[in-house]
Amino acid sequence: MMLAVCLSMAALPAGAAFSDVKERDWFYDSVTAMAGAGHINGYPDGSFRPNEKISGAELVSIAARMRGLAPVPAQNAHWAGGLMRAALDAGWYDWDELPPDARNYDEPISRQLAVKIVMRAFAPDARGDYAVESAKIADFSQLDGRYYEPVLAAYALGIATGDDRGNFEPKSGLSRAQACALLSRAAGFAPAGEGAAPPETSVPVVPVSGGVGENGHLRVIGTRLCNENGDPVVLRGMSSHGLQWFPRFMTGNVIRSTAERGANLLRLAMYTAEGGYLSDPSVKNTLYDAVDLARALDMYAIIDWHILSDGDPMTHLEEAETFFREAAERYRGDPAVIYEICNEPNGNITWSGNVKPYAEAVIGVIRAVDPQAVILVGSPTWSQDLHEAAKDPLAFDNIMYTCHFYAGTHGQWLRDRIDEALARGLPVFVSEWGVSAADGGGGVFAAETGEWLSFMEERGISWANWSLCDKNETSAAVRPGADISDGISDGELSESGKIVFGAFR
Ligand code: DCB
Repeated sequence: MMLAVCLSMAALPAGAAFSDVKERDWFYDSVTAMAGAGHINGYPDGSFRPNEKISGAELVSIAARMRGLAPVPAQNAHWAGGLMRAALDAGWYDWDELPPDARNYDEPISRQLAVKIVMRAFAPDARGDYAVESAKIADFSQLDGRYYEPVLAAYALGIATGDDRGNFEPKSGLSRAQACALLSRAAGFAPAGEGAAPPETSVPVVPVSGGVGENGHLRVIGTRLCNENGDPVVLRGMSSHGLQWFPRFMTGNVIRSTAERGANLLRLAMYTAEGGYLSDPSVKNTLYDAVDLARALDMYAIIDWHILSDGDPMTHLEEAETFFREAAERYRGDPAVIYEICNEPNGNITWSGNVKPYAEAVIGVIRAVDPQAVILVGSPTWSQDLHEAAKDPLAFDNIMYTCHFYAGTHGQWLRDRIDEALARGLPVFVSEWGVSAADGGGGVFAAETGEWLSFMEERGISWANWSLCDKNETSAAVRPGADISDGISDGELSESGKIVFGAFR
């Protein structure tokens, strides 16, 4: 509240003095210039508090207003939510650097991130010579790799300078006085004659997507998932772990915990083997109850036939047909339900010889009951062989092809494969991914996750994260042993859960 009041106060008339900003202070010129232009304000008691640390929200909103960036709707009640989202969309920062949560927005921003944001906002094309500029920074080794480029460029232009010992102190906070100096120096480099830095036009804008009430029946148009009106939608949410092992996470309170943070999707992983449906068909009741809860919370729900150790989907074709006929009859015409007919085919099988004939049979069964349903189809090698499907695609509409990745195992080559598939007209849905390695452990691979999340966001690809459980493994979103009876609090989120729950919107 206090911050909002301070930022919205009337601009200081040029020439007026703050009680704690004196002419002899090194920051006198930049503070009075910034305040005089109305970019930053003092406090009601007449002070400026030059040494107070500036928050991420304050720095971004000041830079955004200086550049004329228009706020965009954000499903976020923070006072700076709209400008934060606009800055994110403009590529000034990445989702994982300032996750959309008031606590992150209000934290003091690090100097390295502040410099990156300021450089992206005012001088996005500037570059610094590595050898020349890094030699100016005594504590260069303290810098995180992703900030080398903007910091070197900022030194090259004289926008950033070190302290009297030559240190940049990348991870310390930025004071309000330092922020004024940084911003007023950078302002001189802004492209002339234009207000806002234009948003990147090569990146399709991802509309904020809501739930079933807002979007209704889904359909696939080209490579995009669209709502009832034909507008693109993006679904994001959690996948359950094996329903035979973690039914206690399928409560209204737990599912609501994901919806409250912006999830509009829940995936229900019904293992077929490993003690799942084939040996204990009653697990389908856990699935149906969870679908009904998600539905009641206005979320889309994926019914996932979770083949894994039984890697050839053909092995249990008949059981799959029986199950999907029953599920389709139960949810006939319900816009919330999406069918995923084979989680991860694997082993000595091919797309054209095993998965495609299986898909043709099961899609036929579902469509005979519910002609409109969107259906997700996997591919060999744990749903990574999109290139095989692209050579011999299914002749049905409203089909999407799943691609599954684990950030610690799968990198650029799989993203390239997705791009090739999209270019060939294949709609792609990431119905399972993890911040861990492919076995659910290792990591957290935070930087790799960031790359994947940006990639999916730029393409409007929908996703579900593995997994909503508290198993003692990296990919679990909840800390082992957390009391989830009343839902999932922030403190009960694992490292993975914090990243993922912060990325739903
Ligand atoms: C997928 C499966 C999913 C599996 C995760 C993580 O498998 F769809 O069921 O989940 O990715 O491996 C793990 C759980 C563990 C559990 C194990 C067996 O996290 O708690 O013990 O299932 O039920 C993948 C995905 C990719 C690859 C390999 C597997 N890959 N895999 O690329 O090599 O072997 O399970």
